[in-house]
Amino acid sequence: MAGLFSSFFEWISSLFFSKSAEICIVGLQASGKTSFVNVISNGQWSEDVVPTVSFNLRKVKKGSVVFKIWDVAGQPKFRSMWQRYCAGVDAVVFVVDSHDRAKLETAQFELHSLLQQGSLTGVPLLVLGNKNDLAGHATVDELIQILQLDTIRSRPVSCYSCSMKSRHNLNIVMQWLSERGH
Ligand SMILES: Nc1nc2c(ncn2[C@@H]2O[C@H](COP(=O)(O)OP(=O)(O)O)[C@@H](O)[C@H]2O)c(=O)[nH]1
Ligand SMILES: [Mg+2]
Repeated sequence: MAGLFSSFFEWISSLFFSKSAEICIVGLQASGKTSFVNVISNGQWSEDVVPTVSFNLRKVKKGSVVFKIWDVAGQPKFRSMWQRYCAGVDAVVFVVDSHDRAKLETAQFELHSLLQQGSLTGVPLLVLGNKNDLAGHATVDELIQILQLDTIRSRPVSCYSCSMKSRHNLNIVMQWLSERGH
């Protein structure tokens, strides 16, 4: 009964006291960026996701937070645009396909090139090692090492292993993002 009351209270509060957070999602193509936005906005995961051209802008309300989400394309020709969408946001989410180990070095290079941009100074970073439903995926410890996350200074950095397909760890990811709301 207490649980029911507190859920009702949270729902009522969310109607009156909503926060907002602007998030930019980047990462190499096919890492699962659009799948992430789809799963958190309508719960739908699909094997056939149309490759993103340029960017998509989505608004998603989760609990008491309204997220404005930039889902930016990851093909090489679009990577130079990442910094423009990431400037001034409340968090950058960098998605990697943790099962595709051959691409992790390129991901490391692109992540650090992005973070060097002065317009991103201090912006919190969340790294998602996606596709952990697939055997042989890189663990969080491996991602920290290969992506050189321990060398990143002057911003909060978190890294989670997750799966858009099985939704593993998405609650904790959404909790982290909700804390960026203001
Ligand atoms: N096995 C598995 N496949 C995934 C997962 N997330 C995304 N995919 C697949 O990876 C492919 C690329 O996903 P997409 O969201 O378009 O990647 P994007 O280019 O980064 O936006 C699609 O075929 C998805 O179904 C996951 O958690 N597990
Ligand atoms: Mg996409």
